[in-house]
Order: sequence, then C-alpha cells, then structure tokens
Amino acid sequence: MAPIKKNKRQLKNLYWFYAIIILALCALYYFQDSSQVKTVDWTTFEQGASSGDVDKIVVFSESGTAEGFLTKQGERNPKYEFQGLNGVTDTKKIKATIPSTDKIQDKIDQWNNQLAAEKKPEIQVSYEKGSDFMKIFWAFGPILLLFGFMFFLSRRMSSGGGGGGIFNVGKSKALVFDKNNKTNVTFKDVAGLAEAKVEIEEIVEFLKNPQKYTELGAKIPRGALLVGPPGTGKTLLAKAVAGEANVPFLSMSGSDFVEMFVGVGAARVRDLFKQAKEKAPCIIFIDEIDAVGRARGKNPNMGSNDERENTLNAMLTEMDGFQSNSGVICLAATNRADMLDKALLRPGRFDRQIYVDLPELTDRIEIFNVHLRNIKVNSKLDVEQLARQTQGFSGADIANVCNEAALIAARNNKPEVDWDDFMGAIDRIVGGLEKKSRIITDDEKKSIATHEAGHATISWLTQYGNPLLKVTIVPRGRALGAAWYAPEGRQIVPTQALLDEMCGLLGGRAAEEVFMGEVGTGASNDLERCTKIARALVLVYGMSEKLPNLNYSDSTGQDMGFTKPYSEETAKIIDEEVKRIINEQYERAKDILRKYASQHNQIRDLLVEREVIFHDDVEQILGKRQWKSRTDEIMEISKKDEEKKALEAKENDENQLDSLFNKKITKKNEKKSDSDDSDPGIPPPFTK
Ligand code: NHX
Ligand code: ZN
Repeated sequence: MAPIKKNKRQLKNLYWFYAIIILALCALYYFQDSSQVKTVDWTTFEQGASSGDVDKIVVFSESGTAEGFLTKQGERNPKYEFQGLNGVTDTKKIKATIPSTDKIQDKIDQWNNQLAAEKKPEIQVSYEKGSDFMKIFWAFGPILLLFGFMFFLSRRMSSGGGGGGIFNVGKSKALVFDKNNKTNVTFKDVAGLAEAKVEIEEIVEFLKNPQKYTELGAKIPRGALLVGPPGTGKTLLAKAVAGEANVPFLSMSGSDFVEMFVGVGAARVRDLFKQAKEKAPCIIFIDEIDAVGRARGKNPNMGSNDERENTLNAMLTEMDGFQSNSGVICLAATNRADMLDKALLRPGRFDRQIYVDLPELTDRIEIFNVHLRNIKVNSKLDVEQLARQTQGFSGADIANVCNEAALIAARNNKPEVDWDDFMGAIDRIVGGLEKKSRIITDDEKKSIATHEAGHATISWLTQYGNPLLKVTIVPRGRALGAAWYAPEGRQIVPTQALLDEMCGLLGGRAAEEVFMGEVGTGASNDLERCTKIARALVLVYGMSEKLPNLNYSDSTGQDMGFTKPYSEETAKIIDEEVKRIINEQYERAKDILRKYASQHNQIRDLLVEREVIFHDDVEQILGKRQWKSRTDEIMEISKKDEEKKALEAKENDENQLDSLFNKKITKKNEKKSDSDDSDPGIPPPFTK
C-alpha cells in the first residue's frame, strides 16, 4: 500500500533531523566541558599535584586517565590557562594520561607525604571504572530518551492516521485498492440499479481497453458523478468498481480534504492526483464530494470558507490538467448534485451524472434476495410481499430490515427467521418501539379506534387511496395508533391522488367529529402532513384553480428564504387556496363517513376488540376495492417480462440446437416445447 511507502520516506527525513540535533548537542557538550578541563602531560600533572595545585584526583582506570580538581592556588597558576571557545580561561580541572595505572596509588601516597611535610592539605583520591564515555552517556541519556519518545510518538501518529503526522499534512490520505489489496465487492453484490450498473461497467471498460474507444476518435470521459438519496448504494457501486476493475482504485472522502491548516486541502488534492497519475490507468473515488464541491459563494468577503474554495479550485484545475486519455477516471458521489459548483459539472470534469434512485418494487425484491443470502430464512417467506411493504426504503434500509428481523428471531430463540419477524422489523423501523406499558382507558381506546377507522374507511373508498395493510391501536413510538399502508410509489401523481391522500389524512379527525362530536389534539401530525400536501399542490405543482401552472418553489436552495417570490396579494390567494382545498377534502371525508357510518363503526368495534386488524378484515366489511393497485400492475408487468425473456431464451436454445443436431431431433424438441408453453413463468430447462 502506498501510504506505508510514504511513511518510510518520512522516517528517513526524521533520522536526519535527529542525527543533526544529537551531533549539535555533542559538540556543545564537548566545548562546554573542554573549556574547563586542560589536558596536560604527565610531568606537568605530577608537578602540580606535588606542589598543592590539586586537592582531589579522580582516576579513570579503564581509559587510563586522571583528572585533578584545581585548588584556588592552582586556578591562579598561569600554567593551566588556555584559550577557550570565547576567550574563557576559567580552568577548573587538569587531565592527563597515566603512564601506569597500577602504580598511581604509590605516586599519590608519595605526593601526600611531600604535601604533609609542607603542611598543605592532602589530596583525596577516588577511582572510577567508567570512562569519559560513561559521563557523556549520563549527560545525554535523558535527552536521548526524550528524543526517542518523541520519535516513537510521531511514528505512532503517522501509522495510525494513514499518513498523518505533522510532516505529512499535505499528503492525500487516499485508500488504495490494487492487485494486492482488493475489496471483495463485485457487481453481483449490487442489486437493482440496472442502468447505473451499465454506465459504471462502461467506465471499467474504458480503462480496460481504451483503444476500442480512441480508435474511433472518441475521448475517454474524465469523471462520473453518482447522484442519489442516502443509502441507495453509491459507495457500494464504487466499491464494486474497485473490486472489478483490474486497475488501482484510490478512495477518499470529501471531508478528508478539510483540515484546520490553510492550504492543506489544495495540497491534498494535488497529491491525490499526482499519486493517481503515477498509477495510471486508475480510478479516483471521492465520496461525499459536496464537502468540497459546494457552489462557491458570490460574495468573496462573506463567510470564511476561502479554504474550501481553494480546495475546489485545486480540484478543478487538476481535473482539467490531465489529458483525457491519460487513464485517470474520477468518480464522485453526492446526494445533492444541485448544490455542487457548476464548474465541477461541466463537460471535461464530471462529464456524466449517474442517477442512483430509490429502488423500485422489482429492485427491492433483488435487494432482499441479496441480503437474505446470509440469513437463515423460512422457506415459505414471500419476498415479493416484503418488497411491496417497503415502498420508499433504500438499499440500506432494507439491509437494516433484514438484520433487525434476524435479531428479533434470535431474541425469540427461533431456528429460522420467518414472516412475522420481518413484519416486526418493518414496524419497528417505520413506527418505533411498541409501547405496551402505556395505559389506555376504554374511552380513549374507543376514540383512538374511531380515528384510525376513519383513516381506514376513507383510504379504502377513494380511488387513489393507498392500499391498506393493517390498522392498529397499539401505541408505538409517539403514536397511539396508526393505519399502515403500502404506498404505491407512483411516478406521475394526478391531482386527484393528492386530494385523495389529503382526504385520507383528514379522515381521522373527520371521524372524531362525526362520531364523537368533539375533536382531540392527536391529529396534529395528520394535519401537518395534510397541510404540507395542500401547500405543495398550490406552490409547487401549480394545480390550484386560482393559481394554475405556477411554481413558487426554489429547487436550487440558493435563495435562503429571505424574500418571497410572490406579492402580498398572491400570498393571500395562496392562503385562501390552501384553506379551501383542505376544507373541501374535510367535508368530503365527513360525507363519506356519514354515508358509510355503519361500516366505519364495525371497523371501530373490531379494532377495539382485537387491537390490530388486517387488510382482509377491512375487505370483509367494506367489500373489494374497485380500483386496481399500481403495485399489482407492476407485478403483472414484471411477470410478463420474465415470461417474454424465458420464451426468448427458449427460442435461443432451440436455434442453437438447430445448428447442432439434425432436423429429426429438432422436431422432437418443438413438440416438447409446445407443451412447455402451457405453464408460463417457468424458465425452460437449460439442457433438453
Ligand atoms: C400525546 N400522542 O402526545 C399522545 C401520546 C389521534 C389517536 N398526548 O394520527 O398518536 O396524540 O392516525 C409522528 C408520528 C405527534 C409524529 C406520530 C407527532 C403523533 C396518530 C401525537 C393518533 N394516527 N398522535 C395518528 C397520535 C398523540 C403525535 C407525531 C405522531 C391519535 C395519532 C399523537
Ligand atoms: Zn391519524
């Protein structure tokens, strides 16, 4: 991996650094010490010692030297003076090599006798095994230790942060995946996302054999932006590229460029691209690119995000800097492409945008199948039904459902995960924890049931009402009760669908008014959602009578909401329209409830009795719904698709057989396949 290589280079630098410091200290010590020690020959030493210039002698037996500490008299003796570093002549010790170490004691005794005769103080003697070296060691030991510690720390820092350390701030922290170090994600692990997969597989193809494209005069794109809501598999897709492309893959997060120090982000961008160019052909992946790529402000003095702009500018120039066929392709992921700087999105930089949407019903089936590979599930588990009940879930949500279901099953000591565990998991994720401990009186129960039955009745009886799954009055999360739907996930939403949804939301409150004569606070969340839809209907979709075909929203998010894009009069009309629409739907809900009062009350009573009732219970009371659900239609379409594919595959098979065998055998096969046609949906056997 490249970061280790970098560390080695950095360590080398550090070795030099420490060597120089240690040398400097040694020199300092030497000069400081030698400014006080005068090295003399043995005769001078003998003379000095016997004449009282020295009062203490230290004998270093190993190095065979002796040091004499000068007395006041000795210090005054000009014999020992010498020119020091800066003219210092302050000699404290004299030093000499002893001719024979064995006889030194005799010599000292001799000097002492002489001194005693002259009535001068005797010389004290001490023996030291250690040499000068030991002294130096003791002087430097602690400092060396300190340096060693610092060295250790800096190494720890640099190895821990994948290239951090104070000397390394400008280096990119990219994770490198190559031949030796691969992710084990492949395109097989990416379920759904059929179109995005095709696009991204093409990028891998660009790198594998660029000639195919360049020969025709096409230029290889430089970058692709993966855009989509969180959890939809952008990073997974990039990981799959890393796993499938046989080229190095450098992965980094946008936030890795952000650091306290000025200029570091830009330096890291340059380093990343330098690294990439060395490894070309290769792929750079920048996750969450909006951290650096947000649109640059119009007013350069406002805010202090200069640093981010520098980083972005560096990225812009780097992306333009390399030739289009230099074999570096940039992938980036974000969930807010509208916030990105326009310069980043122009051709030549991130040439193409790949939309990674929330999974459709059929995609969700695939995703479930991928996640269920590792889970012991009951063989009767209806994956299609699971996918139906997870409209609006992202890939990550589905992974969460599978995991949660397995946890619930394990908690109940089940040998395998079954349908109920999955339902529990979905309920938990959407609605929060069940609160069985909340105490509810019979009156409250009835009022909650009235409210929920209102939702159920209205949504059942309106054309676009979402298909009802179940109704419960068991408290969960913040809610005391809820009606659960399998949302349809329409592509095009007619005005009537919005009105029907509002009507359904108001059904709870309407039922309270119609059947109990008074209303409660509990419907606040219903009203909030309903009002939001009404405002969107008027302001975003331009569907209201008085303000048709007008959109007052700002999808770019640039305007901070300081100014309203409409006049005071229009504001009044908007208010009126929203009010009118909600009122109309409320009246409609009340009308429907009065008309179907007995059915509503049946549902309510059943709810009070059972606490949870399901789709089929409501169907028994209100009858089959008139309208075909979109979800059913999708399943029919995808089934037809499968049949068609199966048929084509069969024909293909036959064609191959045609060329392989003679006509007699083929005729037999035709007869066989005729009978196969009678049960559609079963793919033809591969070999016949
Ligand atoms: C309260 N909760 O706050 C009690 C505990 C009208 C029978 N005093 O409309 O439970 O009143 O159809 C997200 C989800 C507020 C946000 C639920 C914010 C619930 C739910 C208030 C049923 N079902 N309301 C409903 C309900 C309440 C609330 C929420 C939220 C009730 C109603 C909560
Ligand atoms: Zn409600």
